[in-house]
Amino acid sequence: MSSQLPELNAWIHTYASLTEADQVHWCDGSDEENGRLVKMMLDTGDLMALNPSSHPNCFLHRSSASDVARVEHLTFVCSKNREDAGPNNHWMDPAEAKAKMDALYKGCMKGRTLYVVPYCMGPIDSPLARCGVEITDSPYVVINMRLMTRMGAAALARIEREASFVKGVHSTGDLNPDRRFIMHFPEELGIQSFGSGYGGNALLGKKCHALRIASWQARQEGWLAEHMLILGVENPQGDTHYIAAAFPSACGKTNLAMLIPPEGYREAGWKIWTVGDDICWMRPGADGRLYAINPEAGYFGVAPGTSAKTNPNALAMLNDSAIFTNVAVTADNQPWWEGLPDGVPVKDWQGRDVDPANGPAAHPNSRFTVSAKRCPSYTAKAEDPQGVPLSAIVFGGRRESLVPLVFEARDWKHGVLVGAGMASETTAAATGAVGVVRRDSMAMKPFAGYNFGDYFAHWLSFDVAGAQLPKIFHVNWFRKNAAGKFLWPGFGDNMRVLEWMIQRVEGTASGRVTAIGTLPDVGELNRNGLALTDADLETLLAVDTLAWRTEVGAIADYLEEFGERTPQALFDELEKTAAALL
Ligand code: OXD
Ligand code: MN
Repeated sequence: MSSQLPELNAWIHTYASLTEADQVHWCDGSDEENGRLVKMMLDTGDLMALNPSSHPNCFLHRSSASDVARVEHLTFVCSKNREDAGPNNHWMDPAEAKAKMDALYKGCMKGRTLYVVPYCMGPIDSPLARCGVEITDSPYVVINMRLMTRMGAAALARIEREASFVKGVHSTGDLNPDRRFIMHFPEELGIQSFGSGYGGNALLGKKCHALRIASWQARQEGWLAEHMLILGVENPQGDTHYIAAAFPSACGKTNLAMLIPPEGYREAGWKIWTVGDDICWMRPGADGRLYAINPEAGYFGVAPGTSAKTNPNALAMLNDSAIFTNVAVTADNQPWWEGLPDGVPVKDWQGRDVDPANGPAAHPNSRFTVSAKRCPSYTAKAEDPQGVPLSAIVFGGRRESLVPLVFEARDWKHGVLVGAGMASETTAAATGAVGVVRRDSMAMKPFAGYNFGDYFAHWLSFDVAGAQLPKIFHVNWFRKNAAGKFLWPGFGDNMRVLEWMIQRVEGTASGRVTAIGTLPDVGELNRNGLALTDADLETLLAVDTLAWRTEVGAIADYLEEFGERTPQALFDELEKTAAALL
C-alpha cells in the first residue's frame, strides 16, 4: 500500500531503506488489524492476557526494566538557533542530531516490520486538530496509538487532503539506555526517537507532538498547546462551565479530571464531565472566548494510587479493553497496583514472585491505556469539532506551606505571571529529596518546545481588545499543618473550590482582595458535610505577607533566567504584587 501523497510515500521509502525493514505495513486502525497485532504479541509474549472474566480484552505488557519512564536528560529540542530552544530545553544542533539518529536508525529494523501509523490529534473534522504520521517498529506502540489518537484510514484521508503532517520516526532499537534519544525538530515538524518503547518516549502523538511540536506550531499559528486537563462542571440548572487545569506530575490531574462531586452536590444535581486529562489545545473563537479540545482520544494514566476512593471513574473504565504496562498481577491474573485495597499481588511488574525486598509490586510509573469513551464521566463534547469554551484556567502545584487553597489572579497578565511562577515540591518517590521547590511554568517545563521567555510572551499576546479570556486561578490541594497532616481533604471535595471559581465567573461571589489575588471571603466556600475546623480553613486561606515577599524574590530570580526574552510585563506584574505586599 501507499498513500496518494507523494511526499509521504517518499518519506516512508527513505526510512524503510535506511532501517532495512523487512516489510512495511500501513495501519488502517481497524478492529481486525488490532486483533491480528494483539494475537501476534500474545504469541511472542509481548502481551499477556489478563483475567477474561474480570478484565475482558485487557492485556499486560512488561517493558524492559531500564525503560520505564520519560527521559528528560535524553530529550532535545533541535531548533536551528540554540536560543530558540531556551534554557528550559536541552538543545542539539539539528544537523548533528540527524547524523546521530541516522547512524542509530541504519539497519535497525532488519527482521522487523515498519508500521506506518497515520493519526489525528483532536476530533477528525476539527479545525483545531492537527495530524501526524508515526513510523515505528513496535506493535505495542501501534495498539497504544490506536487508543490514544484517532488513528488509521480517516486520519490518512485528512493528511492527504491537507498535505501537511508531523513526521515522527520511532524505533525501539536494542533498548540500550546509552543509545536512547528523543529529538524534536520544530522548524520541520519532525520527531526522531530511538531506544525506548515506553510511553512519552515512544507514543509520539502525546508529549512529543501534542506538546513540544504543537506548542511551537501553536505559537506560529496563534493558539496554545498546554499540559492541561479539561473538565465540564454542570450546575443543577443544566449549564456547564468548562475549566482547563495545569499541574506538574503527581498532583492528581487525572483524579481532578474525573472528579465525583460530594454527595450533597450530587443530590442537588451537580455533575462533572471529563473532556481530557493531560493535554489541551485552545484557540480564540469568533466571540473572543478561548475554545479548547483534548487532542487525545484516550488516557495513559499512572495506575498506582488509582482506587475506588481516589478515582472511582478511572477504576470503572479499566475493567474492559485496557492495556496495562508494568503493573503487578494477582493469582487469578487480575491487574494490581499499590493503593488498591483488595487483591494480593503474586507477580511483580517484572514477572518475578512478589518480594517486598524488590520494592513495590507495580512499578511506581506503571500505566493504563484506555479509550476516553470508557470513562463514566465521558462527554460527547470531547468530539465537538469547535471545542468547548473555557470559563477558567487553573494552575496548581504541591506546596505544603505558603500557597493558599485557591486564589484568583487580578487579570490575564497577572494570571500569566502566576502560571509562569508556579512551582511544586518534589516527592520522595520521585527524587528522594522531599520538599524541594521546583519552578515548573504552566507545568510545561519538560514539554514546551521553545524558549520559555517567548512562551510567556505568546501567552500575554492573547490579551487583545475584544478578547473574552477565561479567569485564571491558582490552587494548592497539598497544604499541611504543623504536624505534617494535609489540611484539605482533596479528591471529590475539590468540587467546593470549583464551585467558588464558577461563582466568581458568574459574579455571585465577591471574594476577598489580597496582595496575591482574590481569595474566598469568609463563608464563601461551601463547607456542608465537611469536617474542617475554622482554624484549618483560616490557615488554608491565609496570605503570609513576609513569606510571600521571599516568594516574589524567588520568582523574579527564576524569570531572570530567560534573560531578555522574558517579557517586561511579567516583571511589572511582579512589581505590583511586591508593592501590595509592603
Ligand atoms: C504524563 C506525564 O505521562 O506528564 O502525562 O508525565
Ligand atoms: Mn502529563
